[in-house]
Amino acid sequence: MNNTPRANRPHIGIFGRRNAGKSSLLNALTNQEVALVSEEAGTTTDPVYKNMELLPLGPIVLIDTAGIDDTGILGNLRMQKTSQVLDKTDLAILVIDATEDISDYELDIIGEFIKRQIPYISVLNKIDHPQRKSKTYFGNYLNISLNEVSTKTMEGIDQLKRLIIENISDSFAANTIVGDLLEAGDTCVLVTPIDSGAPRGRLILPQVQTLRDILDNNAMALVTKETNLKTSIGALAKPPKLVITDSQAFAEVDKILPSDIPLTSFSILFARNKGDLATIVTGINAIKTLQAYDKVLIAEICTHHKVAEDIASVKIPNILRKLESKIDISWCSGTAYPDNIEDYKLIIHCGACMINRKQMLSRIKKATEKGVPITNYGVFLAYATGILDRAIKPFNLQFDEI
Ligand SMILES: Nc1nc2c(ncn2[C@@H]2O[C@H](COP(=O)(O)OP(=O)(O)OP(=O)(O)O)[C@@H](O)[C@H]2O)c(=O)[nH]1
Ligand SMILES: [Mg+2]
Repeated sequence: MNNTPRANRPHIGIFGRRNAGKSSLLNALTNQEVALVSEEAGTTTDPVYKNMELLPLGPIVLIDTAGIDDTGILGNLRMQKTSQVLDKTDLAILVIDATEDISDYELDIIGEFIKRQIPYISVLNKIDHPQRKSKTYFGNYLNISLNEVSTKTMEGIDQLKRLIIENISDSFAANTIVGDLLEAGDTCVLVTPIDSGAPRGRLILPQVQTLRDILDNNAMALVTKETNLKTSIGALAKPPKLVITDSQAFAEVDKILPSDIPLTSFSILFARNKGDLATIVTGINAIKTLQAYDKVLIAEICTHHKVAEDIASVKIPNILRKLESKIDISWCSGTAYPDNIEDYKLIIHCGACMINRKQMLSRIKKATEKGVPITNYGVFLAYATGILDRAIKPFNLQFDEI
């Protein structure tokens, strides 16, 4: 597995009016003819995704969007598609056409970036054009700083790349898996059962990513099966700072490990990395108030995922029905929620491995804004098996036991 999955790459969205040069900018940044460019306004109708390496930052994904001209069309399809891209955008690039008159579109989309807390870079494109307007003409009206580029002559493109790197690294560097819990020289133990479900000849991605994060933070990793855990701990000169186990082995590890050694699971770790752990832990409290005919939504991003389907269609419903046999369970898949999400008493979300953190945060926000508690599979199963309390302690979180 040498390619960084898209979900782990910073998402950089390119926005702007029709014909501003968004697709040309994507091509200029990637040095490839990826997106279709034409003088006809409205060329790009669906978002175009392009993975690239932006050195020294590393792998990113660029997203070219359909241009929007009118400001009052928030409900229409183009805007919906753009809104879906905004949901996952870690850094936005706003492309302004230097040959056009200023419009309210730019003010509207900047307002949207601010509302969604998306950092953005504004680009004034087509500066090679004889009919270009001045930087101050746009800058004064929009009250923002503008970076002049020409995708035709490539002027300003290298500076723009540097600016992207500077702006993305701040927000993305904070997104550590385990590094904030470790100091240089600490030991972190990873417990990885090798059962029939484990892939042949390799570790799974969350384990590899955690190992890399431990090394990035100058800490040490000890990887063991649960059967060797006791011996491994005994061989260490001092107790590990943290033990992370596969959820399947949690109960066993919990018994072996003295209670003063912090223990968590990969699924809790990634629930935190992929979203807002405090909110989804709080969400689990809704379980205790569920009554007959209450609606619960099981939200799954993947449309075809066998293992997750078992969890979503069998395991979780069985647990819910044991708690309240007349619970009204529905499922949704993909990235759209049902229209009536305010009718649900709880959303149980998948681990979000196929979407990026920003998009999961957008989904959590959409639920909480409607007053709907939201949790995820990992937290739900940890709660159901009685391990949640210990698994969230390393993050100084608690949930209300009733
Ligand atoms: N002179 C000049 N023309 C440019 C520049 N960048 C783009 N163009 C031209 O502007 C037109 C629109 O470019 P696109 O990249 O297709 O614009 P877009 O924003 O993707 O447009 P839509 O997909 O229709 O929203 C094309 O004719 C490009 O050749 C530039 O830097 N200078
Ligand atoms: Mg385009």
